[in-house]
Amino acid sequence: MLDFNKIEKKWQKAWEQKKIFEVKENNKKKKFYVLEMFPYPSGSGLHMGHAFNYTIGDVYARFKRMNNFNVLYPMGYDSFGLPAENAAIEAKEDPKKYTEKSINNFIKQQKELGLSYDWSRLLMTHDPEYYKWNQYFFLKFLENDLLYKKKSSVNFCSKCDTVLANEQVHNGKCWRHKDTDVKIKQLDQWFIKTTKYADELLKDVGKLEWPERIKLMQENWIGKSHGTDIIFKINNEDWHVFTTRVDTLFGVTFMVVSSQHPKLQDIITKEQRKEVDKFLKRSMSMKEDIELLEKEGVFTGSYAIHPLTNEKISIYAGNFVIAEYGSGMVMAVPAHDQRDFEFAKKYKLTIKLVIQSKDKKINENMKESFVDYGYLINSDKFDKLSSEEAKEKITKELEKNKLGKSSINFKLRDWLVSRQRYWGTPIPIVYCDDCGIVPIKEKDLPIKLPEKVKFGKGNPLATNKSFLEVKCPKCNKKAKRETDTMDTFFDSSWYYLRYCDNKNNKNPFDTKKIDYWMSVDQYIGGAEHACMHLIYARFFTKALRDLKLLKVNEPFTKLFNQGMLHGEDGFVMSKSRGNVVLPETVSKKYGIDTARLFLVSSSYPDKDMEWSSKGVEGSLRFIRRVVDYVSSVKISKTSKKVESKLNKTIEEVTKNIENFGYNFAIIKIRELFDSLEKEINKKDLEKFLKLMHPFCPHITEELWEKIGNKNFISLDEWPKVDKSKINKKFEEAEKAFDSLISDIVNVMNIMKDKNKKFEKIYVYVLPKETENYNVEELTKRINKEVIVYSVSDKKKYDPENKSKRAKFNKPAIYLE
Ligand code: ANZ
Ligand code: ZN
Ligand code: ZN
Repeated sequence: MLDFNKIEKKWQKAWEQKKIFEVKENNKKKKFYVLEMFPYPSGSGLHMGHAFNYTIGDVYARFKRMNNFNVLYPMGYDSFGLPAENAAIEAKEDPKKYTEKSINNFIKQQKELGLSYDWSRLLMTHDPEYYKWNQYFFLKFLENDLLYKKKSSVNFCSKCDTVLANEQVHNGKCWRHKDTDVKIKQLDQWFIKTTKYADELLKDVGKLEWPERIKLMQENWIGKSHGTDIIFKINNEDWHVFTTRVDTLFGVTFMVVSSQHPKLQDIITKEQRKEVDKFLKRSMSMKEDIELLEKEGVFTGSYAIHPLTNEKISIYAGNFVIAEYGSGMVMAVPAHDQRDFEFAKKYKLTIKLVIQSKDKKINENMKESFVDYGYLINSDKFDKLSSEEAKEKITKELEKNKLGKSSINFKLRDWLVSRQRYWGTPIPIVYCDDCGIVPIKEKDLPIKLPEKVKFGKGNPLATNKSFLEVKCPKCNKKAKRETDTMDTFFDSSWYYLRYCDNKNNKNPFDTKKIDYWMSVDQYIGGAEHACMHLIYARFFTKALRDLKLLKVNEPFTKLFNQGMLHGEDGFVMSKSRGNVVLPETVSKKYGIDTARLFLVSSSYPDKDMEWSSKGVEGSLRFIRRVVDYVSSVKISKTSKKVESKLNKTIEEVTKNIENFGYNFAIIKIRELFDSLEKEINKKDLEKFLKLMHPFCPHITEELWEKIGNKNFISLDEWPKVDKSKINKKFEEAEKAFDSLISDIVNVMNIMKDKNKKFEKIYVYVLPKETENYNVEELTKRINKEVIVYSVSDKKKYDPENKSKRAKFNKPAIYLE
């Protein structure tokens, strides 16, 4: 009997002791950087769904390593963040202790999966040796005009007791507390100027070898719009408005300013104050779901002056205008914009048609807005122009009068990085009554998180005296520390760089090492990170490039999104659903190689798939058969037929693994295995084991050793294809064999349908083809007695003279 667990332990120990997966820069070898998105180390540990992700990466890393690449394949932990803080509070434990316990458990579990990480490069973001460099980058960004502080209305979850990013607000609720409404609060916040790179971030999307879907999401997220910036005078002050449809300028019948606009208060008149306040209290302006909201608003009492007609236009405060987009105010053209249309209908405001359709006549009793291009009407001297021409001409006219200019807008907003929480990187800033905002000196980093804090309401740093009270780095007088910590997306924006040089204590990393390893050649992770993490990481790489810390333009050349593993109940495997399968349980029963083989066998790994005990047992049988075969096969010569099949399989498996078609690779390996014979040459047997190695690393190491090898198969070379050995004739014969089987099955079914009994199956083949039809193999595949005759055999049993129907590669069949 096979003792899988003993074998696994033996090889895991051997790999670790010999440090075979540790790598160094080596200019003689081509590098390959494989990276999985590092996990947040949750207290509940890994389940099979996680094992699936890591197996996908490990197969790739092992494959590339055997193909002579110098493979960097590291692992670390995204260990700061709200979940750990909350879990620790709940468990009445210190977040650090709690997190480190979780990490140790993760490491143990990942090692048991046989993942070939270079563990010497391990990093954890809550380690001061790591977050020191977050603080360092924060200061660099501040020095280089990439960071600023601004009062801004923020999303606030009362349960999290912290500010949320826009992306963390779903349907007006907290992303974690799905039952909690997000409130708006005004706070002084730190922002990173991601918008400075908007153009480049957009342009370079085109160069990425990423799934099209993700690239599209990035483009939409960055959202570049060409339009016109128009000045409307309000109380003799300039107010800017961004529009993509300046051709509709004569159709403006009211203005809408965002209910969160910082200058809204300035234009609310005495008479309207009460009404507006009532509305503001009620309106929960949620930035993410503006499309779904019922459009609501209230008259502010003020008017704007139309730049071309000088008409007075009433200004409303509304819930569907985004404070941070454009200028936070829109010129409303209800006839040609659906949001404005709905608003106008609700409040019975004028709808003025200024664009007429070229195809069918539109009139002012329209049921919905007419949003297409057409030609202008009711637009003074611009009448009859097409929308395209009018955009140009009206913009020119505005430019002439210094009342507007063409302009470009991005949806991408600056990145709010302040968090009012404990478990994150302290922001390295001091507030001094005399000197104002003072950055900490670089030599004084890291600013460590105090340990043993009191959790209650709000941020424990804000009430921790020994942390809070400092001397001003400039004037040495009493001052106060910043108590906000950084968004944990800051941590995950550059961890792939730190892996390249994780022990450096003088710099975040050595530029030469980065130059060797970067970019990440293959990044693997969930599609849920299509926007935030991937945009921030791309921004960081570009910003650090401009600070001369590295040379690449993009962090991740290729990206692969894995599918989700579902439990046997059909739902995504998760602890909260209670359908998780634990690697330990599976490993005990079947061995971890069996689990790995199953995970990547059943479908293309970017598809969702279901865990199945039956499927796992199929993989187990296969591995057992391989083990039996290796221990009983006679090492001598390989037949030409098997040689041909082997080389063909090497070609196909190589191509498939390269493209993540692991499931196809495994089908090919199994087919090859089925065609192996009782004798084989040692080198060829080794090639077969190597093909299996990335999927089943432990068992193949064991068998590799059993057949007399002293080195690790993990470090051996991937088999090369010998094309001269691939013989078309064998392939055709194999195809013919398969189609004979399906022919026989068809005939058997017909017989069964007609209720005819039969005992034996007679097959008649052309004399030259007899060796293509192995009786044993046929009998095994059909599960009935099969007799094969050459058509030239004088003594054959052939009562109905079927044998004369036999053709080239198409034997005749008779059942009796
Ligand atoms: C007048 C107009 C007339 C508009 C028309 C559209 C159609 P993109 O950039 O493509 O998303 N807009 C401008 N600032 C806004 C804000 N802060 N919140 C919500 N909407 C805002 O669309 C730009 C268009 O979105 C602008 O063009 C403006 O409405 C609106 F027939 O101006 B338009
Ligand atoms: Zn919350
Ligand atoms: Zn000072």
